[in-house]
Amino acid sequence: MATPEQKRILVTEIPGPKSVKLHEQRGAAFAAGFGVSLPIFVAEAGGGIVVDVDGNHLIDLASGIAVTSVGASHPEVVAAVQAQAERFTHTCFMVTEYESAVDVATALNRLTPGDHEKRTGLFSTGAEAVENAIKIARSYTGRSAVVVLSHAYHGRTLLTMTMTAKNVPYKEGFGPYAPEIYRVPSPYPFRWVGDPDNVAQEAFDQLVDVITSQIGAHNVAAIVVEPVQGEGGFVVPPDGYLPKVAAFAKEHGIVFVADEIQSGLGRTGTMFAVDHEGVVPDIVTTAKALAGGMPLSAVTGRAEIMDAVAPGGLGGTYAGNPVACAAAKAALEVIERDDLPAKARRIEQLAKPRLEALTGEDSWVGDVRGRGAMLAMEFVRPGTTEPAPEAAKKVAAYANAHGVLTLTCGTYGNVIRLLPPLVIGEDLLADALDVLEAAVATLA
Ligand code: PLZ
Repeated sequence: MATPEQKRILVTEIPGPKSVKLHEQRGAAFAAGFGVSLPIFVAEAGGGIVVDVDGNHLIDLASGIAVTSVGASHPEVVAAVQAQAERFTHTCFMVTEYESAVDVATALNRLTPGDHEKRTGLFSTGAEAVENAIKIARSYTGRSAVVVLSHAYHGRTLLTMTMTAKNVPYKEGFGPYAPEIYRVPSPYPFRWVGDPDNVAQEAFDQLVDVITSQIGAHNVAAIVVEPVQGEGGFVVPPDGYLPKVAAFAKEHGIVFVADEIQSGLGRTGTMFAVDHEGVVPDIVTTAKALAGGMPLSAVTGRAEIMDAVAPGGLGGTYAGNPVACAAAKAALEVIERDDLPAKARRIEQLAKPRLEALTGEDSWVGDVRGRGAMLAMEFVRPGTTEPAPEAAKKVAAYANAHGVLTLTCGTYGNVIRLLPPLVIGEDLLADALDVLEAAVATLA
C-alpha cells in the first residue's frame, strides 16, 4: 500500500458517519476507561497524514503521541516488519536469543549520551522501561527512595503512575500508590512563583532541600526527570537546571535517570533532549519513536549500574520482541541516515515564530515553548496566568473539525502540543499552522 496522498482533504464532517457508527459500537465492546482525543477510525496513515474510514485526510500533529517520527508506514519499517514476521514472530529472548535485539542494544549504547561503557535492556512499553530503570537503580545502590518532579509523567503502572504527578485521570481511584516516591517542584518558567530570572537555581535549591531534609541523599536510589516534560505540558527546564541536578546526583551516588521516552531519538532537534546541555545521564529510558510504531522500549545505562542485576532479574515474555527489534533497526537507520534531528530543528524554525506571533497582552496564548518538533501553546485568560482549558479545547476542536489532528496536554489541560512526524512535508506543516492560527483567532 502506497503512502497516502500528502494533502488535507475533507470529504465529510469530522468525525464522519462511518467513524460515528464505529465509535458507537466501541462503546458496547471496549472498556470505558480508555479516552480518545478524536473519535475517528483510521484506515491508513503515513508521512504527515492520517486517513479515516470516511476518506478524510487529516494532517497529523500527534504522531500517535510522539511515536511515528518516521511516519506511520515508513516503507523500510514496513519491509523489516514483514520480513521478520515471515521468519518468526517470537521466541522470547529469555528462552532463545536472536541477533536483532543485540543490534538494537548496540545502536542505543552508541547513540545515547556519553562514551562510557554501556548496556541496554529491551522491554515493550515506556512504563516498563521506567519501572525497570528504578529496579536497576535500587539494585545497584541498595537504596529505595526515588525523586521525581511535579508535572511529571512516567506511565500508568502502579509504580510509574505513582511517579506521575497528575491525579485526574491517571491516579484517581487507583490507590494505594507505591511507597518511597518523593516529589520536588519542576522548574516551570511560565508558572514559577519565585524569581523568574533565577528559576534553575531556585528549583535546584528546592530539590536539594527536599532531598536533604525529608529523605537523606544517602537513601535516594534515583532522580528521574523528563528533559522536556511531555504530558505535563512540554515544560522546558531553564538552562543550568539539568546539569546541576546531574552533578548533585553524581556527588551523592544517586542514579540520574533521563526519561527520554517522549523527547528522545531526534524529537527535540538533537538525538536526546539532554544533549542540548551536554548532560550525560547514568540511565536513559527510550520507547515511542524507537521502533517506528511497534511496541519496544529500552533502558540504557552505565555498564556497572545495568549489570548490578543478576541474570534472571530482568525480563518479560515480550521484552525485545523480534518483530519490534526489526522495526527499530529500520527506524533508527532512517532517523540517523535522514538526519531527522535536523528535520525537527527545521520544524521548530518554521512553526515556532508563527506560534509566538499568537501571544500578546490580550491573547489567550500565554506561552509558546518547546524544542524542535515538540512545541506547545499554553492557554490562559488574557493578561493572566490563569489556565484556560476551555480555550485549548475550543482550539483543538476547531483544528480537528478542519482536518488537523492535535492533542492537548498539561497539568491543567490548557496546552496544545504539536508533535508532527519528523518527516512531515513543509507545505503540510504550513497548512496545519494556517488552521491553528484560524483556530486561535476564533477565541478573540
Ligand atoms: N515516560 C516521558 O511520555 C508516555 C502517555 C499516553 P507508555 N506518554 C504518553 C497515555 O495517556 O497513556 C510516556 C512518556 C514518558 C513514560 C511514558 C509511558 O510510556 O509506552 O505509554 O507506557
